[in-house]
Amino acid sequence: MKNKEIADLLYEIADFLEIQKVEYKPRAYRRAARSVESLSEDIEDVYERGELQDVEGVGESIAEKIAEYLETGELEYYEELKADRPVDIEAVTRVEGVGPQTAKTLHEELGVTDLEDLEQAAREGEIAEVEGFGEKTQQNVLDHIEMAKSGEERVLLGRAFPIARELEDRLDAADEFDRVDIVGSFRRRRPTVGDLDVLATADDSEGAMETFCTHEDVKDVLSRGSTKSSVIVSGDLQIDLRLVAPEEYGAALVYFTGSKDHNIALRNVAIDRDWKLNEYGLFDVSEVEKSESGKRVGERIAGGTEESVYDALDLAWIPPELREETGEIEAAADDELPDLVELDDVRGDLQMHTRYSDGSATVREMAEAADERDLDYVLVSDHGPSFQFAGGIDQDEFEDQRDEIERLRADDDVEVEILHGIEAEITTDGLDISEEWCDRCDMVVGAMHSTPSNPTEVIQQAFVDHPIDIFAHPLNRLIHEREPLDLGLEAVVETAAEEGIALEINAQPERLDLDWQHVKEYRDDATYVVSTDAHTTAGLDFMHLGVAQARRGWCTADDVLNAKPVDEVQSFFEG
Ligand code: DGT
Ligand code: CA
Ligand code: CA
Ligand code: ZN
Repeated sequence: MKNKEIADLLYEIADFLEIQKVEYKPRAYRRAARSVESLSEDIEDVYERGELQDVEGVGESIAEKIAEYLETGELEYYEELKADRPVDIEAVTRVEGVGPQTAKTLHEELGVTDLEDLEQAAREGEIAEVEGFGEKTQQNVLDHIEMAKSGEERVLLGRAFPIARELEDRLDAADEFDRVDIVGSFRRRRPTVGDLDVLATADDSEGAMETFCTHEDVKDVLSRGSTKSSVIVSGDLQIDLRLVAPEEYGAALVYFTGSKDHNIALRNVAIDRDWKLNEYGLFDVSEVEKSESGKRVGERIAGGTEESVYDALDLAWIPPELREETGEIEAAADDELPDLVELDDVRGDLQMHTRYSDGSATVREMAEAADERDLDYVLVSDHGPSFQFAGGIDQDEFEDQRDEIERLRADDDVEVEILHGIEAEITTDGLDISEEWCDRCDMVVGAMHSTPSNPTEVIQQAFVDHPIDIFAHPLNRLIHEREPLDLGLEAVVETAAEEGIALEINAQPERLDLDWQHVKEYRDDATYVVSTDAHTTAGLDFMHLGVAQARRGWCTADDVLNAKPVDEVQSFFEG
């Protein structure tokens, strides 16, 4: 599966073109990149059917480039851009405040080609000396370089997902493999993963390892043994495979799902009973001599299934998303684990963009895609007027969009209920749309994409002064790229509750904002919505990522407003 590899390539091309101050094209490349990376289908399959141009945002010219890359493993156009400016543009621009133009200047003045160069230049005081920059730019680089570097080591959950799904399907289908599970942080649905840990059983371990290590997507084999191998696949993701015996599979599942802290706490529950828990099983070691060592000593109590391990410890089975040692073991002992929200509980999606602003699909295409996904309702919410660079809409365009929505509402082929709203910008002057315009909206999504010096007050004031219904991506973070807002979240949650405003759990892979820890902390006071903020029809499929973060925050279906029917959602906002 080369989706991520190709998306990364298209993003880089966009940055290079932006450096050259080419107009329009960078946006076209980013649009295509976004579309490719949110595809759940393998781009190679799309290519083989000759349907590349059916991918949203992929026109003839980009389709040709994708085809060339898939056929030859190289893209001449990209190689030329890169030869012209040999900078690791993706990494360097990941530093908050460093855009393509800054990267260009740093390259020309100081020869900066990657993060290492950038850090060194900042530490040696060279950046402050460059004309147009100064101490502030330099300090900014030093402040944010660590975050950018973390992007080298970890992959966004949403980007790892298609790769993981394909891998799991492929191994499942292979004769050599019996059971296959992806465990580790992926199974716990952490927002980022260091690698993919695969657990499997196989009669023919040699054959299984051969299949695993020689697949065409494998770029590098780091180690290969009879029970454990590690490879790097397309998209630069490390995959570890472990083969285990069927009777030890459950214990291995627990162990390799983690988290490490959860494992340690669980092991302590076992130790309290004079038992021993490890990746091979749960053993009674009360009769075992102290001198006797080994992994499988004592009498085996459990280990074939996960349930058997938890059950023997008098614990309810704990959903992987909760295994972070934040009270789940105590809750499992008291039989008080929450009945977590599921993807199927979600009935509507309350943030998405169309071609009216920076989305790639029409309103009709989004509605039809929502129908295909069995959603009952959607809120169309393009960016407001202050978001010029993302094609923010004015009120005339909003009214044109309303006409289009009215036609779709009258169309019997479209089943989903289409609500018409906007993603309005919260600024130090309030909202970027008038009260009269707000009145025209079924719901108003408010978001802040800037960083004022007093964000807490600005947001609270906007909540009080304007009819905002949903506060989108509250901390405005971008994982590996932009720090979360320095926000007095408790105060914001309180004002939101007073004003009847729901807080969004944004499902975009790089956002996942609110973060699951905050979701858990404010679950009693806040009302949450989980929204995809889709910019393509395939973007609607990110819903499961947001639901996973809600689950990590211990949410039940009752904690998620868009798990309710549309009339209840509307009466919440009217109330
Ligand atoms: P990652 O890969 O950084 O996103 O996070 P994980 O949680 O997938 O960690 P990883 O891949 O190093 O190991 C997979 C699981 O194996 C981990 O969640 C728990 C278990 N594990 C690894 N090392 C240890 C350890 O030293 N002690 C215990 N108790 N468990 C460990
Ligand atoms: Ca892992
Ligand atoms: Ca690992
Ligand atoms: Zn937004």
